[in-house]
Amino acid sequence: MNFIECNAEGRFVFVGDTHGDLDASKYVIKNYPEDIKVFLGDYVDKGLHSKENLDFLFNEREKNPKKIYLLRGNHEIPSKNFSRKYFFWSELKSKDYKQYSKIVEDFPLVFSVGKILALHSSLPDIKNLDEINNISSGDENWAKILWGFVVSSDYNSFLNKNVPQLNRIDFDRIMGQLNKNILIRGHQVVKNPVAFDKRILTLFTCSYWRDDIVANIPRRIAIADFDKKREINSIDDLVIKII
Ligand SMILES: [Mn+2]
Repeated sequence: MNFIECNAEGRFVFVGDTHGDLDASKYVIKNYPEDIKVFLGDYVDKGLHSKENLDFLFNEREKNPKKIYLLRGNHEIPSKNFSRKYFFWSELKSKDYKQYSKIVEDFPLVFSVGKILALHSSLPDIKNLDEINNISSGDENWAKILWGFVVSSDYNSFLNKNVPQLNRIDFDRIMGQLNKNILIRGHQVVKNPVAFDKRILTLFTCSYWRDDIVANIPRRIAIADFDKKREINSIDDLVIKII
């Protein structure tokens, strides 16, 4: 199943890209045992503990499948072609490569609770949430979810022109069609995580970016507490924490 939807009750913790930052993942699992945790993909590469991070999260999810959701990111696309940015897969032995490929291919693409949509990168162009389960590997909407960039003057960010771009007009149109108010996503490193009039939140929960730019990026998570706020319609209704 590409699409997961939960009832809007209790607390939800959203975690951005962890990219081999095992400490970040451990922190979240340890400190939010009762809450539903949604990881937005990109568990490997960049950081020092890719395999350990993926193993840890996968094992925790096996123990607690109703409390932990692992979405798929663009780094969970197996490839044997070595590149400096995507070394995890190319360094795996072939037996492990097969095993890990099977694991990540089952990761869902989109999570929803209340008026929140959460995914790795950008919105698919769909009219109905049911369409998410028809998205298949390699198609246009798959690429948008895993690779798309949000184009916003709020984001002072490196912009990759070779990937799908999400502008404000399409964002409003698609979110309107889906009857959702806010999008929580990862993928981009931005100075200010909030964009589009407090309707998009970009989370990066990893201290690593690129080995030539070892930035001390603040690791952000976001908490939606439906017991305290029945309606979550804006980023202001979330609690953003730096861990
Ligand atoms: Mn990514």
